[in-house]
Amino acid sequence: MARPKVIITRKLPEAAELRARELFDVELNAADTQLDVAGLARAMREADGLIPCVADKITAELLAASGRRVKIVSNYGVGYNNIDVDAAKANGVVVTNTPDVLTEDTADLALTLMLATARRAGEGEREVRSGKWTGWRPTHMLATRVNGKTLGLIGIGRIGRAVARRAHHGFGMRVLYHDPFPLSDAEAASIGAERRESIEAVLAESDFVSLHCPATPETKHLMNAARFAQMRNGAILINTARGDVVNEGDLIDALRSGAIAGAGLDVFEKEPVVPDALKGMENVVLLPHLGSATMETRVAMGMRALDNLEAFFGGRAPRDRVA
Ligand code: 8YV
Repeated sequence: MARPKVIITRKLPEAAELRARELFDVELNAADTQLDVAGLARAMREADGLIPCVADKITAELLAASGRRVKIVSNYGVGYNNIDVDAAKANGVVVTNTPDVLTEDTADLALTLMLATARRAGEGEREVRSGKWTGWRPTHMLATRVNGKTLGLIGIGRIGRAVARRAHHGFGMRVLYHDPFPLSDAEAASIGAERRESIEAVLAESDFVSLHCPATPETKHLMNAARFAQMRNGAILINTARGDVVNEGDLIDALRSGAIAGAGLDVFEKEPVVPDALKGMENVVLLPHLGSATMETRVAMGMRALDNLEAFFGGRAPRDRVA
């Protein structure tokens, strides 16, 4: 029997591409260029399985197209807001994601942003590189302490819990969270996390607020002008989740007015576009969506996406099915 045809939209680390070649009749993207809508439409017509990435919008139009051959979309990423899951279900297309394997590295990056923003690391780096550093002095670039402060988590899934563990056990932080699905008492105690009934209650008490919810219609612009007004004046926002969760215009206003003190951002509303207003602010640390960007995790994400395809084409249930 012919091997299933699989198209992978972007270049993956070598180990994952090698395994993809072993398993499938695979089309790789050696040039590593972003596919446009026509390119995605062709992929949907010519492949049995697709591995897309965060920037590939798998729309209702693509999923409902009459010539579609793709039967499974194996997303390279845990977040799958790039895929119209309802349309996939309606059209009988299976969707999977890559949970677990990126939890620890994404949590590390959230802590990186928290520390970098609070301790003015971006600003300090820019000063050194520009040759403007004039030497040590007691009042130079004084920052905000992280240790012992209160961290509020919006969302306490796998990544939120990994952040809580680091913050509580590593930095002696008090950790608050809000999530529609509360932790068990034992789990909450093990990572030192206290639940609050509302997002507002978390915002009111937190020195740092870190977002760990998925991007859904319900969480779109969850952080808006009203919510920034509820944060403490000296507070810092961290976003390693999705740009859509934050109203970027309102964030810029909140930073400008001093409603909040800073932000550490790995994700943006219109990636790769980052508003010039944010680029011009010293109290903001900006990263190019690097949450899962370690070699270890990016290989593991590839293997997990391939595992899901292998199970599906082998007639078994893919372990990470989300639709
Ligand atoms: C990926 C991510 O870089 O997994 C996610 O949800 O945001 C990142 O880890 C991205 O999704 C790659 O497609």
